[in-house]
Amino acid sequence: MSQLYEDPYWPRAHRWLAGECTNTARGLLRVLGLPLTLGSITPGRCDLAPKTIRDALVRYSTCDIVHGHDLRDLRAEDLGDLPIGALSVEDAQQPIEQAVHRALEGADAVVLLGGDNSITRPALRGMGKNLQQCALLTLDAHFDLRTLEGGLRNGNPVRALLEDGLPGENIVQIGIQSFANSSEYFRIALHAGIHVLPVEEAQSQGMEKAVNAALQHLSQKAEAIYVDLDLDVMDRAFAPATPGARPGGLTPLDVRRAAYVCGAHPKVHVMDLVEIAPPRDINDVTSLAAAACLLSFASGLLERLS
Ligand SMILES: [Mn+2]
Repeated sequence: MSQLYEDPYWPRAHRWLAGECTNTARGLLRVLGLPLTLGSITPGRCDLAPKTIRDALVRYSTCDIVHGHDLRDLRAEDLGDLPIGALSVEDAQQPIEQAVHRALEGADAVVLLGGDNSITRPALRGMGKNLQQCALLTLDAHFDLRTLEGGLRNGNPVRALLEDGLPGENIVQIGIQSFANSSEYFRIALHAGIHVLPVEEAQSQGMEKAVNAALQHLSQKAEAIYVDLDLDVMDRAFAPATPGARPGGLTPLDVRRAAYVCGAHPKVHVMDLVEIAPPRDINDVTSLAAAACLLSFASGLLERLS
């Protein structure tokens, strides 16, 4: 990146993630990179995404105008990346689970920078609770309920969690798209008791309302909620770096609002940002959207702590 214009009155968000905060800063948000890429059905370089998301923070400030928060009032700690880029999904299960568990110790919440969507199963297990006491909210165009016959992939983390014992009634999936999923997997979702909100309904309700209702429902069933934000829930025009995005998805503003609501909810322990393959991106639009979700989640966390 070319020389940045430095303005002491315009603090950049990457400095906040590096630890710069006010004297009265409260709480703790930890960020951990999980550059897993070998689970992808469409091969890509999702291992590069933690870096591009962090780099995108340079182009944001810490000021949330809508909610009146400055992120420098929240302490942040960047744990760097777990060295799992060359591991198979199977070999990465235990390291991810343990790393997420450690990251949560003493933190109010953790944001994970994927990596492909196969990080979601071990990361949710890393919350360290009995799965009966866990809930999952996915913001994703896909069910991620594909068969486990070929092993763990980015297309089957939700199926794997169901098999592990996560109750279907503890799962809400927002942003599911027609013609991007099969009838067979739709039946599995319904049979398991998963609440499915297609993108059309999410948009007509409004994302704040839809996500609030989902978290309200899940918080009655579980102690700890995991949010899986697959950026392919956005319209392909906004998420060219995600192999799975299709025209007709959510906007960057929709997902940013969703991330804020999730950050504000007391039972949300972890949010992941997955499926970005940076070499496919155009003008950094997907990484910038993901970075804004991290910042909005952090702003929501400030609301939670106030
Ligand atoms: Mn997905």
